[in-house]
Amino acid sequence: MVLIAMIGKTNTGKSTFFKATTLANVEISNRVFTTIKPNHAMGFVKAECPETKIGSKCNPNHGYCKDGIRFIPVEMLDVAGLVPGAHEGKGLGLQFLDDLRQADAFIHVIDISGSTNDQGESVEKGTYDPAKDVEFLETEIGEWFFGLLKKNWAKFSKDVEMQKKKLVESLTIQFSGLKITESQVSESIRKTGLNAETPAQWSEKDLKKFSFELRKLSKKMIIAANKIDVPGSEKNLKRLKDKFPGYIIIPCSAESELALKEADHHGLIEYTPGDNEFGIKNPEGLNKKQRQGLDFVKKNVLEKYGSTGVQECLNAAVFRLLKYIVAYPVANINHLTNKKGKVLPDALLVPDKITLKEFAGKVHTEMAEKFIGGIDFEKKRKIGADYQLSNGEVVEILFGK
Ligand SMILES: Nc1nc2c(ncn2[C@@H]2O[C@H](COP(=O)(O)OP(=O)(O)O)[C@@H](O)[C@H]2O)c(=O)[nH]1
Ligand SMILES: [Mg+2]
Repeated sequence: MVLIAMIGKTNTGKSTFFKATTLANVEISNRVFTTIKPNHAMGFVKAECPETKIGSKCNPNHGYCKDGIRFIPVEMLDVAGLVPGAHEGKGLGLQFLDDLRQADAFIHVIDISGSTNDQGESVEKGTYDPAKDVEFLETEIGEWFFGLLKKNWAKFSKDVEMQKKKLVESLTIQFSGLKITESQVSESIRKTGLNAETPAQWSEKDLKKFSFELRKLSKKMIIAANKIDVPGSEKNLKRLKDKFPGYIIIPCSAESELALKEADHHGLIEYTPGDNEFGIKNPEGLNKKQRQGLDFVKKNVLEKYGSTGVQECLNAAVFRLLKYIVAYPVANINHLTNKKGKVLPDALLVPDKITLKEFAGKVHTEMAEKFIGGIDFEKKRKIGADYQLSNGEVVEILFGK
């Protein structure tokens, strides 16, 4: 499963964001280091379900489907706050960073209202510049990668040179715990202009440049500009977007999303995550404070920004940052069912440009081994091993007995 980690300093709203996306029971408070143990739970990305193209209702094995909108599971990780100097072990930094090794992507949650200082303490809103957080975090996680690579570099690089091993291959294996790919390693070498034949000659500065580059490519990051509901945050958002044009920056209000999800959960409102509106189901069940809270969210978040931004962050991380697509394997292309007649049971998140044969391997190793071909849904024509799947596509995979 795709693993998305929420990172950032303390008090920016990571646990609130995490709870809103997973509705898991984590402690939420205004204290430093509230989240001590790393928390894993299931969140969901949102996609149009192909059930809308046929007459029957889908029956997901994982996740759920609401009115033709499919919610596909991803794994979420909530890490305790990182402080400047985390890579040197400050604030239990190294332990927290360790939890991030297996992540596919990061959502960097920042407090866009500027009311949390660099130590994660509450301050008067607008007095702290959230742009500093983007810089500090880039440095921290870059230094973290550098520290990991530096540790055995002398021995490792000599080994590669003496045994005439391929650097790209060896590095990918040596640091497989960081979930890096050969193409990310070779791209980092290319970008830094270093010589892959002589890694033992790389200076410390070279290795650092390389580590930072590799981090950028292997742990991509979007920015969740959280607490956008706080009046005055808008100008901070604009400034941040101007300053970091290369980033995907999404305004969001984790607290609003959590409030809407909980109200929906209690049957007070009808709300689909990511929507720009909600309907009141039980007006009598709402007290004055709840009503005011919902009104606030409607006026200051939904109507202003089009959503609470939380669902958008997850979707952006998976579909825009990682460039994944969702594809649906079935055993019967006419009814979109599996062998047991279950409609569209599986929705798989896979890299874009995936070929039919590679996709078969994701469904089942045996399917790839005995692969024959496939049938597409739109045209009901035969497709071959090299056929590239597109987003939202349903395919039947044909394989031998
Ligand atoms: N106004 C506002 N406050 C928020 C939002 N999200 C979280 N908070 C508050 O920020 C504080 C820290 O939240 P928490 O999720 O524990 O932060 P963490 O330390 O990053 O995990 C709490 O008081 C939350 O209620 C938001 O979207 N808007
Ligand atoms: Mg927390």
